Order: sequence, then structure tokens, then C-alpha cells
Amino acid sequence: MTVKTILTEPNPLLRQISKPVESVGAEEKKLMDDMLDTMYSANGIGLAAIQIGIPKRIIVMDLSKNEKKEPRYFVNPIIKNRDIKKSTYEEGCLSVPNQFAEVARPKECEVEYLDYYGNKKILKAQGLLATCIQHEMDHLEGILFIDYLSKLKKSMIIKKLSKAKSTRIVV
Ligand code: GNR
Ligand code: NI
Repeated sequence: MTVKTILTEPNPLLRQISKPVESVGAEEKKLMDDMLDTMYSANGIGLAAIQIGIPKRIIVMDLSKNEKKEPRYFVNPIIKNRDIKKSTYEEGCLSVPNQFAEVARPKECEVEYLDYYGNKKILKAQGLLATCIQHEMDHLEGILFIDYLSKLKKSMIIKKLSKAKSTRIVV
């Protein structure tokens, strides 16, 4: 298992639409292992493959708070049903470092996907699980949570991140 570099905004790769996986083979399992390692080492609760530069429709998540790990794997996830009721959560993103904002999303949703072994599963999600899976599925479409903010808030965040990036380059 390898910890990969997480891409940060602005990076055009984060805006790519990820491609469906044909089958969950050795390559995909290795990718999911690396993604999980990368997510744990960054203290995140979720990660989409595109965040490490791979445009595949694969997500890993772990919402457990204690020592016991509870990894979840989602390949080719599809939202089957979403709540008309919304719930608001203060979101952050490993690809938008140190920025947080409230985002309203459907409170509950039903997701169909393939698991680590390629078995078809259905999950009824609510609370943080529902928020997180929708945040991750947005990554598969090249969408970041800052896209839901006002133009002003979004541009301020992008400006900050660009500035932070430019100071890291030694000419
Ligand atoms: O670690 C993460 N925390 C988080 C908090 C609120 C809503 C969504 C998230 S996902 C984020 C990790 C990440 O960027 N996944 O794409
Ligand atoms: Ni994210």
C-alpha cells in the first residue's frame, strides 16, 4: 500500500469526469488499497480516485471515529433515490485544504455500487454517510463543494489556494 499525493484546487484533473470501471480486478484493488492509505494518512473520511489523479469511478470512505477501521469501497456508484429534504453540513475537502463551508444536500439517498469484491450492493445512507457519499460522487463528475458557494466566496477560496501554491514553487 502506498500513500499518494492528493491533488489540490486549482488543478484541471479535478474537473475531469471519471470513467466507469469495467471489472474490479487486481489493478482496481491495488488502487483502492492505495486510496485508503492516502485517505488515512491525510485524516480524511473519504477519497475519490481522481483526487490522486486517476479518473476512475472509485471511492473509498471510513467514517469510524475509534481505532477500529471500517473501510468502505464504492465502485461505479449510482444514486437511485434522493430525499427532497435537505440537510446542511459544514464540509471540507482534501483537495481544497483548510477551507470549510456549509453545503445543503439531500438528507438521505440510496446508492447502488460494486464493493471491493465486485459484488453489487445497495446502501441506504443518511446523516454524515449521505453527505460524504454525495460529496465523493461529485468528485466523479469534476464537482467540488466550493462550486455550491457564492461566486465571491468561491473565487476568494481559489485565490487563497493559488497563492499558497505559488509560494511553494521555488524559482
Ligand atoms: O475528510 C473529509 N471530510 C468531509 C467533511 C464533511 C463533508 C465531506 C467530507 S469529505 C472529506 C474528504 C474528501 O475530500 N473527500 O473527497
Ligand atoms: Ni473532497
